[in-house]
Amino acid sequence: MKQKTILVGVAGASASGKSLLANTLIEELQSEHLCIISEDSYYKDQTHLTMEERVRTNYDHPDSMDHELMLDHMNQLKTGKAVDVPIYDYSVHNRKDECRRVLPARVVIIEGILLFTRPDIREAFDLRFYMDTPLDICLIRRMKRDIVERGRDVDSVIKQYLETVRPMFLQFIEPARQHAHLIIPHGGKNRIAIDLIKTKIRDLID
Ligand code: UZR
Ligand code: MG
Repeated sequence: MKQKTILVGVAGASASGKSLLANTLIEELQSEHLCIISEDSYYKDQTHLTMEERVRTNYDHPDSMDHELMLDHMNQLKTGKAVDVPIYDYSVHNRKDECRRVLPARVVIIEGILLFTRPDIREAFDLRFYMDTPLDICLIRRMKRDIVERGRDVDSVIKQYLETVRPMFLQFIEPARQHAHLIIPHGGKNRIAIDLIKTKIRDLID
C-alpha cells in the first residue's frame, strides 16, 4: 500500500532540544499536515508497581519503553490510520487512563531519546535527525526543567543523572547517532538547521 504518512524521528540526549526543535517546526510550518508524538508517551504501563518500585525503574534504558506499541502505531500511521497514543504522567511515573487520538497527518514527527536504538524502529523512519547538544548544556537544561516542570529537587536530578541518564546516554543514545541522516549541533534553536529541515518537510508535504 502507498505510504500516506512520512515519519520523522528526532533523537538525542535528554534535554538536548528535541521537543523544542519539533515544536518549532510545527509552529513555523503552521500546517494541519503535521503533528508530533513524544516517545515518552510510550513508557510502559506501571500500574502494577508501587510508587517505590516506579522510582527505581531505569527510564533511560530501552526496556522501559513499550516500543512494540510505538512501532505498531508507526505502521498504522504510515497506512493512513489514526492511533490512540497513551498520555504519560511524570509525577506518578505512569500512563494516564485516557489517550490522545492522533490522526494520520502528512508528516508525523516523533521525538525521543531511544528512537534509533532498535533497527526495526529506526528503519521505519523516513528521516532521522540527531540533536548533538553538549552534555553539560543538557544537564543544565534538565536541572531547570525537571525542577520546574516535573516536580523534582536538585539532589534527585543529580542522583538520577549519575545513576541512569549519563550511563545510558553513553551506552545507547550516543552510539545510535551514527544512524541519523542529519546531525544537528547547537540544540533546538539552530536556525540554519530549522530552515533546512522546513524546506525538506515542505517538499514532502507537497
Ligand atoms: P526527555 N523520566 C523520568 O524522569 N521519569 C519518568 O517517569 C519517565 C521518564 C525521564 C527519563 C529520561 N529518565 O531521561 C527523560 N530518567 O525522562 C526523557 N532518569 O525525557 O527526552 O524529554 O528528556
Ligand atoms: Mg522532551
